[in-house]
Amino acid sequence: MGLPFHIANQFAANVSVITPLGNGLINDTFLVTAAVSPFVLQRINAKVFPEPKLITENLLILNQHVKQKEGAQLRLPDSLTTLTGQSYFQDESGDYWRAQCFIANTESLETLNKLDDGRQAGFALGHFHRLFSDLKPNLLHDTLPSFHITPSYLMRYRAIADQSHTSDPYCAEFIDRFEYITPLLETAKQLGLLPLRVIHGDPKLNNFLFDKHAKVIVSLIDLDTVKPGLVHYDIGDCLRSCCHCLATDTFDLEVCAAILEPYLREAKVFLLAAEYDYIYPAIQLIPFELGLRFYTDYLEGNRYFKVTEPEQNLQRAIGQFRLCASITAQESAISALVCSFR
Ligand code: ADP
Ligand code: GN1
Ligand code: MG
Repeated sequence: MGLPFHIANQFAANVSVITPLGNGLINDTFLVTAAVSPFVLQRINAKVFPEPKLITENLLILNQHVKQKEGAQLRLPDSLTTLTGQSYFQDESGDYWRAQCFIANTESLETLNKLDDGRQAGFALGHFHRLFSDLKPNLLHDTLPSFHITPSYLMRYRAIADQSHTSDPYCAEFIDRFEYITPLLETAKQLGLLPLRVIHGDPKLNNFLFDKHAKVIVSLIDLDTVKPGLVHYDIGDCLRSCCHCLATDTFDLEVCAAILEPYLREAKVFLLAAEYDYIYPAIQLIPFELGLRFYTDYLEGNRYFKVTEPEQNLQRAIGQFRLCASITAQESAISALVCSFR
């Protein structure tokens, strides 16, 4: 794909430079340099987000809420409109594009440099949940209704696997062995044990923006998946991304402690007793779920997650399942950590 100058020009005059940003698996992201100020331009993957305008509406609600809070230590990117005042632009092939302010002097990390980066992420996620703990979750649109509903991913996997001619023995056996954890969070939600809250949906490490100089987190970005959900999805996703030691596919307990302690310090003002009980199950479930999603996509021919080679989603799935196995082996230590921060 060429650089989208004709799209960037819909949002600003005198666009001079466009550079690809990040390495997301769903949308396409660009940094645009224009006469007034730089901005971030994104093509929303309409196969994943069928109603992209709901994303912009959610961002507006979040920004209004956070701006009237005293003492908020995070900012969210503001949406930009097109030169004709539209919240997004639809191109000739039907794709949706949106733009946001660029938060200057920041960087995102692919791996933690030090334990304090983990503490920062734990604080920022807890602070994000706390800032929105008094916003009614049903004011937000559900931009991706089946997102993080693990039993739906399992059903899809079973349907695809039944028709598929390929199978990976490690993945197939892992799924059979761990299938029993699939309904843990959804059942607790349906029983009313766990409340719906405003969640980020995708708080992996590179969605936290660190101030380049002060090394503190100043923003949480990639807010397409913000919706009513369980904070557990976010806790599991943040930990599976930050605590994953890639060389060995093991779960780093020290990093987990560095994240959970400040997270729970922020979250204790709103978290219910039952919500603590489901933290370990969530830490175990979310990598299992992501492995299931990657593996199903591999079996389906890589339609959802971008790949650079055909086996990449299989390798990603194996990495998540091995991480889940490492978490399972450390269950008592992880549960003890959660208890110690209660
Ligand atoms: P993706 O869906 O591709 O992950 P993101 O919204 O996370 O898209 O953006 C990709 C990267 O671009 C981020 O990891 C971050 O480094 C940078 N980025 C995105 N939005 C902003 C912003 N508003 N200000 C500064 N940097 C940003
Ligand atoms: C996708 O595009 P990206 O990397 O921000 C996915 C997440 C996965 C992640 C794995 C909407 O996010 O759920 O955890 O890949 N987002 C969506 O890298 O499916
Ligand atoms: Mg991102």
